[in-house]
Amino acid sequence: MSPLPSDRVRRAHARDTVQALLPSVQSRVAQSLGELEAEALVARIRQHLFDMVEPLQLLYGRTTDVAALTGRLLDLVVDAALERPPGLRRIDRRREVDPRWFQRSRVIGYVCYAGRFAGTLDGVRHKLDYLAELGVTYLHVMPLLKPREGANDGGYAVADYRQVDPRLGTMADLEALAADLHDRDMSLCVDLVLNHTAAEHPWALAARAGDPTYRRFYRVFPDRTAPDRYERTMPEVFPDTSPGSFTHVEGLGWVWTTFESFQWDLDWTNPDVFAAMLDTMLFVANRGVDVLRLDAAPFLWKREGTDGQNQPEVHLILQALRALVAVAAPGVVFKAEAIVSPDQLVTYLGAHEGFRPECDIAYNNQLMVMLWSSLASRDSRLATASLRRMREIPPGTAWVTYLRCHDDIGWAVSDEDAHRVGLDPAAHRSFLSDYFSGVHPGSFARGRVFQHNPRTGDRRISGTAAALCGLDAARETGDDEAVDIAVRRLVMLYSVVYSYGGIPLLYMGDELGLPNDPHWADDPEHVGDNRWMHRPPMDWAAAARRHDPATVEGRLFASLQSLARARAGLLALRAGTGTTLLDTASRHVLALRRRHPRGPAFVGLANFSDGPSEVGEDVLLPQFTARPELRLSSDGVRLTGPGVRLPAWGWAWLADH
Ligand code: OTU
Repeated sequence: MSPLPSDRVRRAHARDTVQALLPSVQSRVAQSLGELEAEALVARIRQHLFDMVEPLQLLYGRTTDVAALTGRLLDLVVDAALERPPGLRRIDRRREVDPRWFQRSRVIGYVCYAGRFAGTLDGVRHKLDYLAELGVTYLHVMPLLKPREGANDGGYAVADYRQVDPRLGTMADLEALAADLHDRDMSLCVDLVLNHTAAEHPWALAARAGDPTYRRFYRVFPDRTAPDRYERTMPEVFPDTSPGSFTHVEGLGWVWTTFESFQWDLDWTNPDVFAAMLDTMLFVANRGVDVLRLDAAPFLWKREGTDGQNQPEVHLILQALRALVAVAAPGVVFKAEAIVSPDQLVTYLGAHEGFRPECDIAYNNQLMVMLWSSLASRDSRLATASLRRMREIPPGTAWVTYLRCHDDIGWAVSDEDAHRVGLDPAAHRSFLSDYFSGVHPGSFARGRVFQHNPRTGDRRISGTAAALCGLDAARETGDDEAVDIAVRRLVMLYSVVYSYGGIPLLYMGDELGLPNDPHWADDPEHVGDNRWMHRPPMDWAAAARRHDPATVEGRLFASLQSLARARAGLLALRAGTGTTLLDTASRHVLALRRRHPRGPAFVGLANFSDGPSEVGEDVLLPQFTARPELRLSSDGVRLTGPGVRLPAWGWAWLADH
């Protein structure tokens, strides 16, 4: 992986080759877009040239002429730049002026399935007022490109990247949705599955039909020898439904299938795959998508003797893609979906030796896991220890903070962090699975175990946020007090999600406390995948109660609205600066501080206890220049001089006066 002297020579040659092409690129672009655009494009190529050529050389230099490859990739990029609609080029220009637009505290995300939320993409366009009520400015519509027929892993088995799932609409509908969002200064995030295609994608069909070019798009082995060797160290993502990482395909051999057997892993060691996926990304970006969610990013490169994730080459691929896409679509943001250990996670944002822009935003799964861990154990010390240990991310990037998503929760508790606070890591992970599946005595949660792996003891968890907070159980028994407590827990958790720093994501239905979907298994394609429990259809009858403060929906909706409003007014909650975890005398209270050079200091407190907790002035006073004031809080919070008393599951946002 470290560059050879010949790498350096070839890289320099590739750069010289590209430099020599620039005058002709410039005149070609000038002809259709004018001199100014042409100059800007060439300036972007120059700016990103090193960041594309170096990774390409390291990835493909041993087998490919990188000068020719770079030229070929730049052709795709320039074509895409020429095809980029004028409206999107205008947005690009704004974002080149304000490249940190996604860090603003007004940015709040919402995640939904188009079909489950509003029937179709056109239906979603008619629900934008609803989202605006919640302060949403960023919409992640779950997989919407044309999937294979039958089971499709929630749309993550794509049969055609250039068509929308016909059940949801057309490409024109997607473009119309993007345009509507842009008119409201909202942005659109769409999934791009880079690691695998459906077994029915034309590339896979061609491979099956014996076309050698497409056969090389996938990783196919004649017998079990290599698969057996790889599987010795590879984790099983879906041990229940799709054990192992390979699938036997008649007439072809053993195909690498990390996820379901109908999801064929692409072979990124092949530069043709790189070119094809780059072209796909540019196509999707030109439809008006602002944020590309790069699904399963850690898995792109395989190496024997490893867990097949987070290989150095994965980062090189992302860096090269980042540099190339930035030339054609500078306003587009990459979001890493890397649900990995905290040490690995930060590297997707470029936080590693040899920093080079990579992804702009990434899911903070560590925060998510720690919120649930603190909730079950009524103890925030593990959260404080592990979040504190995370390496700081580059100032131009941001976390995506969230409580629930469409996937299960995997207990990413590192052994080191657990030991640090005196916990046995395996026992704690097991406790969390017991707790959230409701089998732990006294548990309020109504989740289910997802993909129990008896070999490792691993048990992940499904269930809606409300169900995991105790709302489903409380409603079953009609216990009003328990309902009230469950609502308090849910809002308290979201108060952290909205203040931790980064883009908070609201998962569809959490604003109404939607329960687990009791009918999740009715669809034969969903049987065996209980993640569908927490992907319920939107309950618009419940949504109609959102303005009634006497209802659960009314309380939750109003709370999330006020979190959004307060957040937008707090400069300290803008991303781009670090979050400091504070020590308090109470093991129940999670306390975080954020600062912005131009705004008042901020402290967020969350009480993970069934009883009241106090935070003293010794903790609070040093964080502020003047006396802190309460900006927003749950009911029942009392300022005790400069200290604060939080009721059970209470929370508070304090800022300099
Ligand atoms: C992602 O998740 C998606 O979010 C899932 O819904 C898909 O099933 C899957 O990819 C396949 O496309 O393992 O349990 O580190 O953890 O990509 C979910 C990333 C997953 C993986 C993640 C994956």
